[in-house]
Amino acid sequence: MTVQRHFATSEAAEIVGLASEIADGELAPRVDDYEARGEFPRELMTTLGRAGFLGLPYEERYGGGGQPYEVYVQVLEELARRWAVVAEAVSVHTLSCFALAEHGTTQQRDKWLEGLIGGELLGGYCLTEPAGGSDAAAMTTRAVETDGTYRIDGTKAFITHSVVADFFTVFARTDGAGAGGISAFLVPADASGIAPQRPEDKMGLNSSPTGQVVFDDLRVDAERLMGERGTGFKIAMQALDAGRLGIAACAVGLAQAALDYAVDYARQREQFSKPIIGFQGVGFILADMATSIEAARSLMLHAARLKDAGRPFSQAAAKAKLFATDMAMKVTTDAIQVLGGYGYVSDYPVERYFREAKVLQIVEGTNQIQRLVIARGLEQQQ
Ligand code: COS
Repeated sequence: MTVQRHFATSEAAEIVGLASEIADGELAPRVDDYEARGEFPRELMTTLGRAGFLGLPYEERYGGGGQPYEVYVQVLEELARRWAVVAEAVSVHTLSCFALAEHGTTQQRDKWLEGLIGGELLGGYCLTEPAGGSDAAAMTTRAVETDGTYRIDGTKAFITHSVVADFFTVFARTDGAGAGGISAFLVPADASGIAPQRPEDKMGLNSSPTGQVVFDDLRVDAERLMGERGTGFKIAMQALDAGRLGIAACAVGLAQAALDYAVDYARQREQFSKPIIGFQGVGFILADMATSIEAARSLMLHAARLKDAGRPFSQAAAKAKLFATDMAMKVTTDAIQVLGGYGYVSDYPVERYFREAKVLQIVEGTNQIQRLVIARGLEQQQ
């Protein structure tokens, strides 16, 4: 089904159109096979990178796309309609580039940024730990400096791209307890002292490897410190503000795929001698699905536009992530209901959408954390 979009420029329309074409031509034919085998489509990431989609919101002079978030999130949406793993991969990669792109010195950016956003490399974001997810400031991974070299030791958990990443943005404790003692580092994934563990067996996103990454006597030159020492937590939070828009986009795209499939099915499936879409009980479910997707898309675009305008957008991003991912859970559940028994079997894609929607309520801050961010904002409102 065609999504009605309004673009400010013809360039924006072309970029989202190209993403849609690649999604139809390259992603859709492969998704079932790769998901069944649990294999990450690394070559597709290179295709997307060469087409400019691995650095879309970053500066053109470093090989980025120079596009506003308003465009970037709609690209992610189009990818997620075909394959959530690929959209999430682009989103996580973009998140992983944030510390260097936004907080690196000119020297650091000149040295590494083009490699990161130019299309060949893939990133991972190492914040979460086995004992610390929501309470990110309680991390225990340590980075100890001696003579201009940091030695990093600790374990990160649930790291997307754990075994396929080319670089990691790693958050580690350089100083005392709490948020102020954390710093950010850009680390090549092939450095000795980094050991990704066997990826987790997950409920969904099966072609995306997620797992622990162990740092054991990892030596990192001080020039790989991103931003000032002790500002890592703020960098992580800023990155996540933007990253949450990416997750909202994945959710909107996934829900749109579920709606499209359910509508097609309900138009064709006949019971009592007519297509089931003609029964109000089914038609109203589809109407609510369509309405809630539009509402989530509007929230997402509003938050993206605030960011593009340089306005505060943490609260808006949290609202968009919260609403869009809860919406995707409901919409994909309802899509199964529309398909009835067929919705519950893996010959049809909607049970996969349902499994994929679930994790979006958890990643990049559980939806309880989004509510906490929103509630704190209300508490502090002038
Ligand atoms: N942007 C910039 N700075 C931010 C920020 C943001 N979005 N959010 C918080 N900060 C700053 C605060 O201003 C504060 O700075 P000062 O010490 O100078 O006042 C500092 O960071 C600590 O903030 P706060 O006290 O709010 O930290 P908390 O430990 O209470 O944690 C939450 C805040 C819960 C919001 C944070 O830990 C969080 O987002 N947790 C979820 C983590 C997550 O999303 N994990 C997913 C991993 S990636 S899949």
